[in-house]
Amino acid sequence: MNFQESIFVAGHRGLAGGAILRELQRAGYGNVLTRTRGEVDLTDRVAVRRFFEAEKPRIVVLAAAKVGGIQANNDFPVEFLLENLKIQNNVIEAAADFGARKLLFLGSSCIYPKLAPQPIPESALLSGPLEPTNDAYAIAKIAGIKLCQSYAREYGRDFICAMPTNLYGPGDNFDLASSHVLPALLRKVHEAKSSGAKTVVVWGTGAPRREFLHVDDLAGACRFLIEHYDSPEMINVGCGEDVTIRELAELICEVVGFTGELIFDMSKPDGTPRKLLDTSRLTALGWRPRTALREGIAQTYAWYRERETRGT
Ligand code: GFB
Repeated sequence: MNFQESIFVAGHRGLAGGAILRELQRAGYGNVLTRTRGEVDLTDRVAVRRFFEAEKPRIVVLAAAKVGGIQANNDFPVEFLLENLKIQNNVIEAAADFGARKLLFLGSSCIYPKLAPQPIPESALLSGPLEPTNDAYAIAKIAGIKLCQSYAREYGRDFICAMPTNLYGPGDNFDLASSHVLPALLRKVHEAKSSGAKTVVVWGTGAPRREFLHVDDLAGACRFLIEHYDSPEMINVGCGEDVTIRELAELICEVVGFTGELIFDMSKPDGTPRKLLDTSRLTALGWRPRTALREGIAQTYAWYRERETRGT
């Protein structure tokens, strides 16, 4: 690996992109490029092409996306579809046109059918209907995968795609209307403990199963793939274990030290019943995650409290 090659991390202020930036810097990459939205709006094709023409990054990590939890996805399908299509079309096309030698596109486990076999192999893509609460986002991500694979097939480009499972960790979004379940429950349980409340509301039945990967593990996997993977076959990134939402909520209560009651609000959607990725393609290459769920939640909680103290 040439550590002086330029790498553009698109989306470095997000959960995944921020962790990938830290990972690359820790590993000694000396020429990592980033741009804020104010500097280069990735939904703006002209701005993106101007940036690529000037900088000609050799490697591109496409971690920029409009993301959100089940409610945000359900309420704003137009924004999730349009914004993601624009970002990925602009960045992938510019990477191809201005000489990037490699591109890593980050998808999502929600690209797979609602009732896919568990654990979900990469081959389950497009084998059945999607989960309706996030089908717009999933369609955008599937289009991104197909664009990368098409560049590989038609033009021989080394554009690879990784499919992460549900992510969490420092830098996550804790806004209750738009966040994913883990940061939402961490915040709700913390606030209940702080205010002396006796109950915490959990959306849905508590029965759906989800797999949670610490974002630093995702970042490690991304670096591993940039350095060792060049197949157009997409590759799942997960930790290999899932829990029910009830179990997750109970674990969060333990970590936070909240002894009150969980109330399940059945008026909220459950979404996909189960989403556990088959990661055998990645583990066969020798990569393993490091962070156990309890430890990762405790570390994320410490980060959240520190941020709260700082008032940022
Ligand atoms: O993490 P989450 O919002 O998204 O919700 P998905 C996972 C499960 O947790 C659902 C339940 O069954 C929710 O009903 N849940 C319980 C909660 N309490 C809460 C809460 O307070 N907040 C939230 N947000 N959920 C997303 C997709 O699906 O996963 C995205 O919408 C993306 O497109 C992402 O793929 C990884 O796992 O259901």
